[in-house]
Amino acid sequence: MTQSRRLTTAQALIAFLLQQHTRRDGVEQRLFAGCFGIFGHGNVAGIGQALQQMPEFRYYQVRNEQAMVHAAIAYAKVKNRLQTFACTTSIGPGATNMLTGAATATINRLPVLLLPGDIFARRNVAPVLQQLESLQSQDFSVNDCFKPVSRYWDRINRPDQLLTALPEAMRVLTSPTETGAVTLALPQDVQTEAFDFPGEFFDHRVWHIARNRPDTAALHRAVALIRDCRRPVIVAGGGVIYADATEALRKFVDQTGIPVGETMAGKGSLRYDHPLCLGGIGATGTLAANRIARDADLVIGIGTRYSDFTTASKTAFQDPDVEFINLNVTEFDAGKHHGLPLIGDARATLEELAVMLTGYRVDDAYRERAERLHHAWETEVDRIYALHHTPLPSQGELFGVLNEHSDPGAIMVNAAGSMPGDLHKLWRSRHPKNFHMEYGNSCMGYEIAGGLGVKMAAPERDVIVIVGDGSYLMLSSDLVTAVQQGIKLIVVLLDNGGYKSIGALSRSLGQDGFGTRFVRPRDGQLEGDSADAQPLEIDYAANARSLGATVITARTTGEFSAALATARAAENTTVILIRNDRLTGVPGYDSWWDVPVAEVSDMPSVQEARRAWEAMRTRERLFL
Ligand SMILES: Cc1ncc(C[n+]2csc(CCOP(=O)(O)OP(=O)(O)O)c2C)c(N)n1
Ligand SMILES: [Mg+2]
Repeated sequence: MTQSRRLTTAQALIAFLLQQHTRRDGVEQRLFAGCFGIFGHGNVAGIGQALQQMPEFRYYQVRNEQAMVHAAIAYAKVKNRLQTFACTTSIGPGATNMLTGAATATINRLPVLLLPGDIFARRNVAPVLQQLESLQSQDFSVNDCFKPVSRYWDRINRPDQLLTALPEAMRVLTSPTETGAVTLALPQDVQTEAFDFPGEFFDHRVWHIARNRPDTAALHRAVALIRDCRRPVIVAGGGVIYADATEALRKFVDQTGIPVGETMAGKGSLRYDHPLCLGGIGATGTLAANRIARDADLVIGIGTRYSDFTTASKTAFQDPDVEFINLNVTEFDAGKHHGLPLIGDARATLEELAVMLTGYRVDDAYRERAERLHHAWETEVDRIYALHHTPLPSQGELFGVLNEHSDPGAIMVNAAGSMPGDLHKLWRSRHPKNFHMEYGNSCMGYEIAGGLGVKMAAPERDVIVIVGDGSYLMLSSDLVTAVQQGIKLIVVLLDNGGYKSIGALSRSLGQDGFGTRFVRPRDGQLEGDSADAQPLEIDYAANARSLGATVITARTTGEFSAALATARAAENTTVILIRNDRLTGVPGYDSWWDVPVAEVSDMPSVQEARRAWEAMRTRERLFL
């Protein structure tokens, strides 16, 4: 027995977190890289005091609580979920500002430890500043809102509850199947209360990340299915990358000849120039991937949760007898589409399948078709990269410049707007971390905060944040943090005068882009696509400069390319601002996304869109 330690709840919590480690493939690392936070009365005397006393657990000041959660999960994503951050807030709005981040974490299956302050456990001084009062129960606080967006939630009402809560919280954070946001609500008084914690609670702990293998009978059934099918396709999701299975996937593809489409989180699973890499699949997918998917009789999903973008709202796979094999660490995902579940680690299972499939190859004709589609797609990307749109450049050609003139080892970060769809199609991923897209929650405002986390996780790489004007206006304040910490980002700010993506969506629904442009109202109404609308003059350059960033304004693709070179050489976080055409988009390629259209409308364009929608609806499959 080691000696007990008399510590406050907050001190014990931090001392415990310091000792947590993960280990996979013989490599051990600290689970927590530190703590992001903003102090208020709900945490300054508790967690704040503990962090001050224990500088080994590094504290990073940020500007916005949502942003810090996004930075934390971006870090975790780059680290393949083996490391993350803790996030501390005050009570009330500081805490609820993390809700969106919590949802982003849990939707994307990325670990983060949230430590919102909470109202007094002893209650006698209630209602305290920022306390939500309830007639129903004195046990309610705003932190109860975290329950549905957390994979584990607890409230620490007395110090010794840490002894049972923390190990469970760590188990969930480090579990590939259960991970997501973990919330420990910390009443502000309890944080400061002391207890004699058993010494061994603070021993070095290692959480071994298993590479589980699927049921043997299921593997045999999967092999039989693969040997029997004629047109298989692999859907590679984020799980391929988190499991560090990209090399195993490449070998599997080389051996079997099965082509690969990639989800948003899975893009980069296979290098873009592999002849069987079909690129993005689904609603924002390539013609190559979507043609092969349409005709596939067997879909092998690896580490994918089959979001509606991946399945093109269940229209992507049209073979009437299509079947699914779902290789996933999570039983929940493995069971989707009535698939054959291979519940296990992507890398271990792919290696095992490769051995069991010795001698198997797809027909030459099928492989050649996939390769032809791959090459045709590369030609299409070249076309869009060289569009030379005037007077303003198109977004697609700017992405061409970025792709071709950024460091091949760079990480590109994006999340929302018209960019994810274009990038999913156009970005040529040269390594598994090249394409960092938050598209589970597609949360505007993730970009700069996420870039911060990415750069902290991979300081040796260039980090290129691509952010729309809409997202920039929503949440860019952590540019200050990048400047403060010397965490250098290259931020590409695309000014297209508003919400281009939703404008295009609105137009496709017959609604003329209503409410999607940054224009002044006329007669109390915001105009849509009318040519003489009065644009807002927003000085983004001055805004970014005022936060400490270096700013370069570019007008043409040539200037843009030069600006990128300058930004790459710069030491300070650099924002490249460029206006681009708001109407020129990258087309869809045999794909669809179900956004229901108004059933009743006075507008003929809406009625027309409704008819088209009803026709497409009939293509949605149930996979029973
Ligand atoms: C937090 C949040 N609010 C709303 C949305 C819905 N939404 C998706 S894209 C978009 C517009 C984004 O505008 P911008 O960043 O300028 O990108 P653009 O569409 O112009 O490419 C909106 C409002 C969202 N994804 N996230
Ligand atoms: Mg925009």
